Amino acid sequence: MSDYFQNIPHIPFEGKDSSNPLSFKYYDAQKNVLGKPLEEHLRMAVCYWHTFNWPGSDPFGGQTFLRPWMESGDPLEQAKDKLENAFSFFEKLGIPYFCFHDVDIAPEGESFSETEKKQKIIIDEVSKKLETSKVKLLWGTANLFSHRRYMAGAATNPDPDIFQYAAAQVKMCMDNTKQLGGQNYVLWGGREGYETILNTNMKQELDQLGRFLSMVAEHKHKIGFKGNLLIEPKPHEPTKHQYDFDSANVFAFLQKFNLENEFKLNVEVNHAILAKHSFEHEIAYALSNNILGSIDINRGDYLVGWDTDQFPNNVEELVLPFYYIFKNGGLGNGGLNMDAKVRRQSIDPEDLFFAHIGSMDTCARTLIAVEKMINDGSYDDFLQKRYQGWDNNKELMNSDSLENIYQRVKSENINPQPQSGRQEYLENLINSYIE
Ligand code: XUL
Ligand code: CO
Repeated sequence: MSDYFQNIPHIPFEGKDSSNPLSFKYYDAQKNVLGKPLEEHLRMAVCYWHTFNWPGSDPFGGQTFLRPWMESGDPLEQAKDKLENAFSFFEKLGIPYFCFHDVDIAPEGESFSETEKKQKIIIDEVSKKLETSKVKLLWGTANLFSHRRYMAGAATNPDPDIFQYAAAQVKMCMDNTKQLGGQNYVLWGGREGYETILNTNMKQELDQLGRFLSMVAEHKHKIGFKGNLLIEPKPHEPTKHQYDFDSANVFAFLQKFNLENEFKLNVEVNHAILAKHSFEHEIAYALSNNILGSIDINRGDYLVGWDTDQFPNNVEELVLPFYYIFKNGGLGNGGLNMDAKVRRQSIDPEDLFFAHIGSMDTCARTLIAVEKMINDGSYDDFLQKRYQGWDNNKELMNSDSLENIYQRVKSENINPQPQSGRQEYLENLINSYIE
């Protein structure tokens, strides 16, 4: 077995004045914030795919990362080597959770049954690792988009055999996620969408997707999986028109198929931006409809229009979304999965640590600012006052009619005066909480 991270020590918390790049400046796991240890609020996870599988390729060039488990060799042995190194990484970082796709952890076989055998071997290895480690599984998911069989989608494929293959794969991955004590099961739409309407029967495809998700919910209950089922919206990439465009679109889709109580959302920061929303918009929408499940925390690049999956490093941008989340009781079963990858020139083992340390520090620093914001209460007061008129006008939301209102506006001579929205005051207020 290789020991890829042998030169990296366990990452300590040293505080913001430390100059040690392999230390946390803000992420003090046991620090009490808003009544409990910081790590229990943030529930941060390393994602297997970007951190251990991503080879550093781009459309113009291939692999730049030379990880030992990526060299040629027996694929199952390589998967075991990767697993050993992944757990060494988790432990040195002190991360409480990880997430994976089925194909990230074990190689695919020539047939479904062969793939299942390989999955079983590695899942049993992961099970053993989890017994002796503090790390837990935040969620599992099936990759229904990389293999060429899925080029025209999985659940929305014109070929029913591909729908069946995908259904079998999800069943297997849900069972494995349950075996590993996973706290959620995620479905990101992958290639559920289309390139051109020329070759697409949209109604047929949407009905297939609804049917597929209904069977996923049914299977969850059948096996007694206690975690949440989560759908991850994304507006485009890989397809031009992804069916799970954004939180509002997914919620409407779920309601059409009577599934709104079966699924919640896994909201990803840069997917929100690609949908031309802010992250806080997606969070506020999900919370308003009681469907926030978990977060894929990352960032994009404002100068390019694709999913760059960078590690978060901007506290200002996270304060408001974190405020909504933690003011509303926190992440529950969900967590902050770092769905992010290092840049292709960041080829050393240290780079993986720098990336995760920076991101965990950014989230910790944001939560500390949010604690100040909640305890201070000025922002809350502002919002409460802005809407307090509704407390004295309850009938408007219940029993009134246009006719009544019309008569009242005339008889009471209602003549409202505009009030400042105070945007700049609020922007300054939010900034004042960041240390
Ligand atoms: C793709 C994406 C995925 C999902 C899991 O943009 O975010 O990594 O999180 O399939
Ligand atoms: Co994601």
